[in-house]
Amino acid sequence: MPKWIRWNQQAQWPGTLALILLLTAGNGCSPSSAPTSAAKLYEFRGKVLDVSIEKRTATIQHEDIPGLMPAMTMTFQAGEAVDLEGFQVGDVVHGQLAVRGRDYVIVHLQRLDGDTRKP
Ligand SMILES: [Cu+2]
Repeated sequence: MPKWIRWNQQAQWPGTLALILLLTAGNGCSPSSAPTSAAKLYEFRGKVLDVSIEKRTATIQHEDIPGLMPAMTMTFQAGEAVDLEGFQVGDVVHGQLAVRGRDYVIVHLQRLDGDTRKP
């Protein structure tokens, strides 16, 4: 490798490092930064395993959520727009999840087997 290229790379390195530090500094992972960032929406499909009207939570065995997490069973908080009384164990559902930091909130939920169960 010619000597001038090596010199050039070495001279650029400190500048590159400073740029990386600058870009990551304003994007911290601290919980305090979470509420100010916008929520991201993800679609999901799953099966209701438990519903708590009191706590406003639903435990859902969900399928793979691309870009967010693999298939698993977990308990979600339900947003104000979701009426949990309309759901029961065993319901197959489609929903929308708002993700803000480490907060997962169901903002939309509907049964996919709506015609097979009488209200
Ligand atoms: Cu999950």
